[in-house]
Amino acid sequence: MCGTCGCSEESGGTRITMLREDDGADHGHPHPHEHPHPHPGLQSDDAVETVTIEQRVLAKNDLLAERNRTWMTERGVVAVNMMSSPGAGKTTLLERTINDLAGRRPVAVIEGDQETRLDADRIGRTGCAVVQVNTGAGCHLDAEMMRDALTALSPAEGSLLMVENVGNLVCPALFDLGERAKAVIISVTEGTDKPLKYPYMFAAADLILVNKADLLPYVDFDVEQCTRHARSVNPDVRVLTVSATTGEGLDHWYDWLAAQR
Ligand SMILES: Nc1nc2c(ncn2[C@@H]2O[C@H](COP(=O)(O)OP(=O)(O)O)[C@@H](O)[C@H]2O)c(=O)[nH]1
Ligand SMILES: [Mg+2]
Repeated sequence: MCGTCGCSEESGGTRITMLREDDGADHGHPHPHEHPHPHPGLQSDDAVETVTIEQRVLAKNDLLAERNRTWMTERGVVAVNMMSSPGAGKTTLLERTINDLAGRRPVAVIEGDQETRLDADRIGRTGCAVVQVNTGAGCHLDAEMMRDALTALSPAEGSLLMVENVGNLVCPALFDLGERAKAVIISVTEGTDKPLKYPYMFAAADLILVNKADLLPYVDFDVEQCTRHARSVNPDVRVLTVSATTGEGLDHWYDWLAAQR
């Protein structure tokens, strides 16, 4: 379906895995789906057809996302969609956040990756409720996967639900999951220019976390310039500089999370 990133109807389907101490079962269900992506510059009839299908797919996704939002609102569940390139530190930040918020607020996690349950296992070791969504060849979570993950996870009333999206600065920006807010993480090893190169992602962000601040003395990364780039596509966006490893700046992250109710 998608000529941009290679995800296709032959992707092999999505798998949702609930991690329990006594249950390693894979509650799989085949899930062929279409993937919309912009195709700038294409003018042919095929391109028009593709755009029409993409609009339908996004409209269907938005409908499901709205249902997810209603479902969560009724239960006082607040979801934060965490997006970044692979390796920016999403899981590390989640592990630390879960430990630091222990006792303050129930937390549950949905982990998205193409393959493996490695991240869910990491989160599971904190004692936090977690489900792993494997997207196969898919490059993002969508609202249908979110719905199935919510059903499997059944987060407690009043939970903070952290959703780790598939590591990718492109497609996840297009798909509303029904979340309350989107947090985009960029690490200082990725380069100052990323908000300019991936404007859709940074424009969609409610919060930008500049992670791995502990490495700033060793890399060529300009936080002020990166912030200016981010605000050129998202003028009012809040930017926090943090280190998931040392804990630097995380109090501001926790204040922001506490305000998401
Ligand atoms: N120095 C440093 N390394 C970090 C930090 N956060 C994550 N990492 C490392 O970055 C790598 C990728 O982290 P991970 O959490 O798996 O990234 P994810 O793919 O976004 O979930 C791991 O080796 C982490 O230890 C940080 O704040 N500082
Ligand atoms: Mg991860």
